[in-house]
Amino acid sequence: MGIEQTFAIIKPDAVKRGHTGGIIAAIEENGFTIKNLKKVHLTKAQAEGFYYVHRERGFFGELTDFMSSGPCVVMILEKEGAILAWRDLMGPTNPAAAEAHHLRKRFGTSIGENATHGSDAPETAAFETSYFFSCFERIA
Ligand code: FUP
Repeated sequence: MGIEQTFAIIKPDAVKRGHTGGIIAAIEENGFTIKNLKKVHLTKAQAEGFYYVHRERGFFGELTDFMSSGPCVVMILEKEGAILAWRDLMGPTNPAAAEAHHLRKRFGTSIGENATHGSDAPETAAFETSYFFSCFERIA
């Protein structure tokens, strides 16, 4: 596996509770390079577009309300095998099922408010990165 980029979000719950710095520290301690980063406050429509694949799910309304409830931090992370490595660092979707070292255990509070997001495959990483960053911002 070679050097890869993935797309990550520090979600509104974690930003609101002052965990941006803690999460960024963990990212750097785990050998990721932050290729780019910015703070954005999504509208409801922008959150719906980002989570379009989940539009039929029962939690879609709650999820997109939450993701548009306050600012979040969006990032492009780079590392060998970054997509899996970032998901391994976040842990499972539900913080209750995560282990002590997982970011979602350390900083998340529920399955909905789970502190971080990470792309699950190269195709999703490409779509999600381009949702927030232009081609010039991707090579910064
Ligand atoms: P993940 O890939 O771990 O982020 O999880 P999913 O893509 O399955 O879900 C995306 C987001 O939807 C989760 F981060 C939180 C939310 N969600 C719920 O609120 N309830 C659920 O039962 C499943 C997901």
